[in-house]
Amino acid sequence: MKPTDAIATPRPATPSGGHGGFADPRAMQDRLFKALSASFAEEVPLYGRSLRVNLACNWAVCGLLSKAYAGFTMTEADIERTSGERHGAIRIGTPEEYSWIARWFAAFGMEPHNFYDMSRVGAKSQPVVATAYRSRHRPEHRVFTSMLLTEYFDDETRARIEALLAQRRVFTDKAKALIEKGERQGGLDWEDAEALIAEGVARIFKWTGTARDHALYKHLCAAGFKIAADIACFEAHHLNHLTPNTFCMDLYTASMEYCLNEIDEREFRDRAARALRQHLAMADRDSMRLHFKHLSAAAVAAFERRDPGEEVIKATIDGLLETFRAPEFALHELDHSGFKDYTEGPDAGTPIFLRQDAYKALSEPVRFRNADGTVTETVHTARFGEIEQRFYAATPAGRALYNECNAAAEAGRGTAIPDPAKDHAGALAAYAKFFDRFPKTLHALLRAGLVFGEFHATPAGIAAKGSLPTRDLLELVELGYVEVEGIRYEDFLPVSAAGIFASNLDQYGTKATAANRPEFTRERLEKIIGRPIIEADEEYARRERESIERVSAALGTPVSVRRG
Ligand code: OOG
Ligand code: NI
Repeated sequence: MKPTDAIATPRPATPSGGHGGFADPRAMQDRLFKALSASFAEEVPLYGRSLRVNLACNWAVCGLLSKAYAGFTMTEADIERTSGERHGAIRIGTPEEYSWIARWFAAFGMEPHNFYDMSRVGAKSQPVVATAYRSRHRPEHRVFTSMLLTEYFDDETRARIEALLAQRRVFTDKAKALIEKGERQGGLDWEDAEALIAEGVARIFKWTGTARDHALYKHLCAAGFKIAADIACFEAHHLNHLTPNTFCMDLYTASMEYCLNEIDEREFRDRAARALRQHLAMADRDSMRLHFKHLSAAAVAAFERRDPGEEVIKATIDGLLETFRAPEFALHELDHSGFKDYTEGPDAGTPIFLRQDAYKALSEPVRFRNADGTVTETVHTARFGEIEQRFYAATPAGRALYNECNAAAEAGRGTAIPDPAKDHAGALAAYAKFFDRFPKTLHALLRAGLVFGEFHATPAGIAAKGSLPTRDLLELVELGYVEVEGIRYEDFLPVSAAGIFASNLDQYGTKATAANRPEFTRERLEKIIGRPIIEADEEYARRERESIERVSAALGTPVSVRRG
């Protein structure tokens, strides 16, 4: 096992061909996120180290899976690619800034997906609305982009926030000119693309450690609006976090807590063993395809399944502990605020949507310049270190069931669910019970209409055209006439996002102080963005529907999933 150099400075982009001699927006994205990650790692050493922890965990998981599936291997390039997947989060102050941000992302081929009204998620509400920018296809890079709702506040506070925001210029003339040029030409050459990326990394998303109006900052924090302080008082849309993808959430969280000295070796061994056993139990062929997109269905089908046994699990954990002995894994020596108390999202046995966790926000030095010319040196806590693992995209029925289960589970914290700091295994088991109503395999989830899949007719199916024994798609899958792949969820969850906001702000929810708070609609945000927001669930549904139409055409008869 050799961790690759994830925090090395990015290489210059190879000017890969794009449309009409312009830089390919996809390659621009890769370049941008690599550069953002490198600069974030420089600013926040804990982030760079957490990438190493994740890489070590991902290698360990792949090593174990290669024992469970004879023939399965991951090359360094494969790991590098999957580890390059990231989402960021930024928070914008004004509609004008928001509209520039939308145009900036458009230059990278990133489109707005879903409308998240974070001011209406119950007790964890925050005064922001958001959308997430990503590509429709191959959406490895996403940015959850919120906008502050100043109308959430009483008149006086609102006027102070808006006056302060009106003074800042996050987008330089150069950045605006590049965006406009790209829009005019329908793309940018590599020189301009590099310049636009540099504007993002060195300015628009940069953490400067400088802020303005400490009095307003204190007022907002004291009133419980730390998020508004984080947005209004700073000079740029500093990246709040950059979230890589992990193959095994529970292994990663145990590893981070171990490297932060929050749990001892015995507890780490316990938790890691449980995480790996669970991972093996979940790792059927559908899940292999979900996590390892570069594998074809035929390749996965050809692997021979074996039970690696407890010895291999133990050896995997020994190997990780050995790796963690290197000085770079002494995370406890760095500034940190500990790890979040529990993972957001479904339990590890319910493969839908996404699971997220994080180390908590760091206290970072900030220098405030006040209107009267004075300077205040203080600290601000906002930037933190999230991690995520993605699963199947749920249908509206799946989402409704998830929301029900999740609300019950949230309510059970502290009562039916023990404190994970005292009884980790008990807490995970009790949490999982709340998601019992979900089947646990792709096949059963599809049968129940809870997740989306994409179907393809196989050569055997096409050969059997005219003499098919059934029209039920899942039976046809069993017979080898059709192949199915679960669609991966590429978006965010409002309740998890609220939990993430809450934990990194150390503030669980806020209430509006405005006398009359108008509702901030999706249409208003679309006006600011200047285009419709894509409804991701409709896209997943369309992919499923079109795949079924293609299978029906190929097999010469209408097929569908029988609900049962
Ligand atoms: C965004 C929180 C949402 C997620 O992963 O759900 C988010 C923020 O903290 O600004 O990033
Ligand atoms: Ni996030």
